[in-house]
Amino acid sequence: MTAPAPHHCCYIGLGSNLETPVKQVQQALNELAQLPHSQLVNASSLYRSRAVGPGEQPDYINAVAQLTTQLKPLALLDALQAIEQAHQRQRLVRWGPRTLDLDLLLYDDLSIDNERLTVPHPYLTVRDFVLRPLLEIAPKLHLADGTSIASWTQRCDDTGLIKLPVQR
Ligand code: A4P
Ligand code: MG
Repeated sequence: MTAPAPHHCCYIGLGSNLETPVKQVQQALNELAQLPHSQLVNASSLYRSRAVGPGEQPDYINAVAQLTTQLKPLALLDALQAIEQAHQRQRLVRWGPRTLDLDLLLYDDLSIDNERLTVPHPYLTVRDFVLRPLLEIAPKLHLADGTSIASWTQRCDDTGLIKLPVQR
């Protein structure tokens, strides 16, 4: 008999700044909850942030979700990209405006660096729109190197982040 695949703890960053971003992010949270071999454990509030990237862009709506999954990292990335595609995501410009961006922030304590996937996400520790929602749902979280998410939150970039009231 083969042993069942282990459950892994992952954090996903969600971002949208086109086509009713609040709805895009809420819908994506529902879609994350439907991923095969996975459970949505927790989701942060929605936050509004100033865009980091080229030119004038609308503000972003950001959030972070916690999943447990039996999917391996690249299978999870495939599933996240399928959700992005379903939101008519068009890849035009790096860091350009988008209907939906899903970033794999953390996958257990794994460090991954290949041509499709870098984990932890390379900008995790410098972006308030990732760190603050992450801290909301995982206040005691530490990275594999022992540094706490709370400590990074003290010294990250300021994008004028605002936590939105609970949406109904
Ligand atoms: N990729 C590598 N590692 C990962 C990972 N950990 N998670 C690869 C997801 N994808 C990962 O991504 C390009 C390629 O990155 C993918 O094909 C995947 O194989 P993309 O989503 O097509 O391109 P991108 O998002 O434009 O580039 P990038 O470098 O992923 O940008 P980020 O870091 O996602 O930043 N400002 C605010 N206020 N809020 C935001 O959410 N987001 C971005 C995008 C820029 N400015 C923002 C926000
Ligand atoms: Mg991305």
